[in-house]
Amino acid sequence: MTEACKITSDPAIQKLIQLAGENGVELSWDRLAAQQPQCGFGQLGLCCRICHQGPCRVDPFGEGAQLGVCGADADTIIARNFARMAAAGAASHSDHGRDMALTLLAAAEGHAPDYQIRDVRKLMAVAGYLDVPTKDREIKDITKDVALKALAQFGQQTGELVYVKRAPKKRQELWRKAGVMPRGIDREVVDIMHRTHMGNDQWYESLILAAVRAGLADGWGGSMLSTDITDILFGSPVPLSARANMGALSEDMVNIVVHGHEPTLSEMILVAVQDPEMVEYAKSKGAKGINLGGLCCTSNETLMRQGVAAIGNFLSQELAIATGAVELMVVDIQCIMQALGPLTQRYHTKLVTTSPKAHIEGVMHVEVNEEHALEIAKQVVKMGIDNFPNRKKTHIPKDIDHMVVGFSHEYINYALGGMYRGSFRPLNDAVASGRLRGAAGVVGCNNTNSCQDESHLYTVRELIKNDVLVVMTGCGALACAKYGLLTPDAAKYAGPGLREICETVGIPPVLHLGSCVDNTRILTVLSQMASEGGLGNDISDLPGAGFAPEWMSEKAISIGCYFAGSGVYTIMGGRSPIAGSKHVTEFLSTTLEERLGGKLEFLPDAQEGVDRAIKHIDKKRAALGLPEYDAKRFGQSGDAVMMKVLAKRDDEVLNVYSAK
Ligand code: BF8
Ligand code: SF4
Repeated sequence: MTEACKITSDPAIQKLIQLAGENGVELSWDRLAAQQPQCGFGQLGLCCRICHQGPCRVDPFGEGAQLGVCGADADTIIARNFARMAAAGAASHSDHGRDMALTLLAAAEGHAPDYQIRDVRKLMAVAGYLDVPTKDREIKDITKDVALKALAQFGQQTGELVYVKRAPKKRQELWRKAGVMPRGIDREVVDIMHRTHMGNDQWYESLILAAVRAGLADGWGGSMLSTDITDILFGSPVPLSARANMGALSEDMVNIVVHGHEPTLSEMILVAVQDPEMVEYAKSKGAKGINLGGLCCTSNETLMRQGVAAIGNFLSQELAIATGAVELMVVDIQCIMQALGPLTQRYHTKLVTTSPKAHIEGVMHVEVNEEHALEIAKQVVKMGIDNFPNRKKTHIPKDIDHMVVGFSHEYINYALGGMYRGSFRPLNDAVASGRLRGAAGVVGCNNTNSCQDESHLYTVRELIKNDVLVVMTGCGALACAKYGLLTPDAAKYAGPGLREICETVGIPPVLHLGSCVDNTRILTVLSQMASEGGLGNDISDLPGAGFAPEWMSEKAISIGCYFAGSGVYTIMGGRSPIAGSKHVTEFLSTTLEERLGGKLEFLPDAQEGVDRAIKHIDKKRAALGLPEYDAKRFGQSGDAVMMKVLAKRDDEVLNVYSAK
């Protein structure tokens, strides 16, 4: 076993890795070690398994074969692999969106009695985007039409996705000109599966453009619909405070952990655990009550709307079980390690799969069904309670932090501009004046190949120190939550201008915008900033950048494609999956920037990523004719001196977890 401190920054996970090692429990890091050496061809993206004449490998050093059996070269093989990752990512996000639309339809038609329309204002806004008439109509009829129109976006064959009109006009024109305007969501995914079949598209340029188009179908289609419909059903997030990390598990209550991405069942579980009958039942089994916690993006969903504690991100999932304190883990879709099955056999934890799309052999399956959602949720919760008497010795690390989450784009608008004059004008003005140097999105996963949370923390701390406002989603947001960066108090780590804004508005310098599908909230913020005026008229004019420092999933590639395709300089950390092709690497960077104003780069060094992003932000500021950023111009008001002293003290503490 590798030393814990080299594989995670999280002190709770360090302790639990140690404990697991003592108990001979195998974790993802052990399995990574067993995989060494990993295939060099695969690492560079140079392995093709598209047809059964292969696998074919192309030698990057020019000594072995330079072509696959069919004649495919390195560029084609790499671009095909990349496009297939983007397609799988777009499919996963979007299929999640489709399921949300189906739940909305079931609710409208009376087949999902436990679900209500919690945000009518959002329903009306979405009806507006989808051209659904609202005047003198009943909510249920509007809801049904919204659901049907949303579902039609998946199967649309020709034309343009409806939501592309939410992008700046100039951007839409660029998409049309570059041939990346998304048509139907499913169509773009199928298009890639077809064009990457043996003997089809064999030009890296058109393959990469298809990947960008599928990404855009995800970002401005499937994921954006998912965010909107989830808000309609469960409420648009507004800021609330919550707890983060393993310390939020309870020593004396039944611990139930929800994990995955879809909030459909977990929202019902939340209702079930608050049911007085359930609480009484838990007490009858010797527990003080029921404690709900979340992992990964199901956590982000329940966290930002209901304040359910986030006990960890992707690489924390196995260790939650190793605490011995989890009675029940309920998983839905995506990012669920198969290892959880055998792992729960070694502890008292019961594992339950709930999605028809995510079974694990040997694991109990209780399928979610909208018709009886709450009843099923209660059944599941009861299983957890019944398991409480089986609990043995627990090892819950005391590590816990606090956060303020739930900054929907609607709330940002309101916080900055007020309920009746909500606008992005104050944000644009702050950038224009130089109080804010720019803004950045930092999103994405943990990856066993890199130290858990380290690159997220480094990137975010450096950005806010440089007066760059950071918005976050997914496991990245949960990473920063564990180290207190999602609190207004974290303003002490920010540069003077950003700190001043945080103090005035009462927001953290790092804003939690939700789960991975909610990256679309970032697209909406960017689009509104571009339309507000004063910072150009397209997303690519804005002084900003995007990061996925510890990405691992195919969804992250789709996200990278839609951010770059939307005009954002996007930096992905870790190893490059396109490193084996100079042409593909250059195309995603230089050529894409020429055509679409955004670019995608893979940079293993977090420091280099931040340096390049800041240079890019300054270049954009200069192009807009804005004053050169000067850290000394702002932040002299109020308690600036005291904040400096505090920041220095806390810097010393936080440096323990920092990459550099
Ligand atoms: O969708 S950040 S590890 S949990 S893929 Fe998965 Fe990555 Fe986490 Fe959320 Ni997003
Ligand atoms: Fe080999 Fe070509 Fe088949 Fe790929 S598609 S496995 S390169 S023969």
